[in-house]
Amino acid sequence: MVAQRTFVMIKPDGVKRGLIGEIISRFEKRGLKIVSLKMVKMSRDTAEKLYEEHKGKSFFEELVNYVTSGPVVCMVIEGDDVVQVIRRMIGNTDPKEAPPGTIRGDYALSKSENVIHASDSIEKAQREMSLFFDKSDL
Ligand code: 3AN
Repeated sequence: MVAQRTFVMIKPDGVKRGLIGEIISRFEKRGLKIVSLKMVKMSRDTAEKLYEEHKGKSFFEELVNYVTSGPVVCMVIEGDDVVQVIRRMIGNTDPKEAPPGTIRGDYALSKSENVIHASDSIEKAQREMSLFFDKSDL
């Protein structure tokens, strides 16, 4: 299996609640490699690009306001089948449906403030990474 890379972001509620260490630790203990990492306060423009597939939906404005409300921690993570492995580790979009043991299942209840984002395909990972990282960071 060829090592993949994916984009992961700890959202403002995860940062405010002091979950950065806990979340990174889960990825490291799983055997995944943190390739690059940075804390940023996202601009509106970047937030709209990150969530462009949701433009026009009822929750879009709320979502953009929320992800720009405080710092986020962005990471590029590498490992075998990492896109799928991390999507399983973070759990369902609605944390009430996320099984215990997943990040959302253990730390969230709200669909809009659900602690973490991770790309859901290799193509999206490439695009999302490029919003936050230069080639030289990777
Ligand atoms: P995921 O983050 O699991 O990939 P997406 O891509 O469907 O889920 O949604 C992106 C983000 O939009 C979610 N993390 C969540 O914060 C927000 N979101 C999605 N659906 C809703 C909804 N029905 N109400 C409020 N926020 C939502």
